[in-house]
Amino acid sequence: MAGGMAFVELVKDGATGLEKLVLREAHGCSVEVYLYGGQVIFWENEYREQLLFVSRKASFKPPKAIRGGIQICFPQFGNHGVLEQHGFARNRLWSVDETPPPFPATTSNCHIDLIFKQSPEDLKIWPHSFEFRLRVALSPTGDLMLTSRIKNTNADGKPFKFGFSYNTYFSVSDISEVRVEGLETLDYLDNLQRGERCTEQGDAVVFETEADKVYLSAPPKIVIIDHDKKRTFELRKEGLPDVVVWNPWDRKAKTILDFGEEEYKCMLCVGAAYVEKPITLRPGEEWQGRQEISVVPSTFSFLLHSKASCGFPGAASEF
Ligand code: TA6
Repeated sequence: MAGGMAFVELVKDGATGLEKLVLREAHGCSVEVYLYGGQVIFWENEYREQLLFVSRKASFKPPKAIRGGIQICFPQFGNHGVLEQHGFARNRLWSVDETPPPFPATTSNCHIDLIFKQSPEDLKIWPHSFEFRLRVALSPTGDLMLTSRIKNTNADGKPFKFGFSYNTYFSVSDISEVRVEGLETLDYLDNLQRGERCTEQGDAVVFETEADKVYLSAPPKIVIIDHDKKRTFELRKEGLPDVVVWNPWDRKAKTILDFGEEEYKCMLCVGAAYVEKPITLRPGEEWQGRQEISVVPSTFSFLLHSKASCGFPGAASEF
């Protein structure tokens, strides 16, 4: 379950009553992962700053997915067919994987392993057997790595197709001052235009209104620059071609029950995903998809990205 200097414990959260794994890295960075949804809810740096957004109005009562952190969307992203929006992995109970198959050497020996398998109820809505293994790891510098391994364990020889996303709710100081770089000139599916295929015109993605897009065949690394906090999130991905970008803005925010009306100002949902073409797995085959996020001081990334900065006193919504 854990290695090296890591400190890991399974506890019941006092506020929500849900079981969670708390992982603390030697330098003070920490992550909290709820067994409900296999969902990272807290990711804190060594200064005890919460880097992920969790809504003040989030529900921690099944079957509602928790509004914030990193949601695992499987076996589908979006809302089509019989399955519920974003699939069912995010509102099911996962368990600790006591016997994870060997893992390729990683930079981190500070990790936890979870496993999720279909229930008889799930088989009624999605008639496939699978093993979903999730490793959540913290590097010595506090980088957060999520690696998903999904295996088709159908005994009837049937393949299955699925979509996937790490819907990651970043905490930002002021959305109107945030830039996402690495998606410029890419095609995207605009969920506000019935999934119409468009092309990104800007030299960076900025936010002035509701955004609900899936960028296609995105590069392995993108950055989210939070000018005010002089903080840049670097998102690196493997095995996941697409990137989801979502901010409900003011009007949509008012329609979301588990989301505060003003909270759109201090969050941005971005995630490595597999949306455009579903993944097909034959029995015995396994797919792996990995998202790694780290925080670099904007000054460093500015040198990388040579853009002008401006500040704005903002409020991060801390749970
Ligand atoms: O990831 C973007 C998106 O698909 C948006 O369309 C929006 O609905 C968001 O997910 C939140 O979905 P949820 O089911 O969590 O309310």
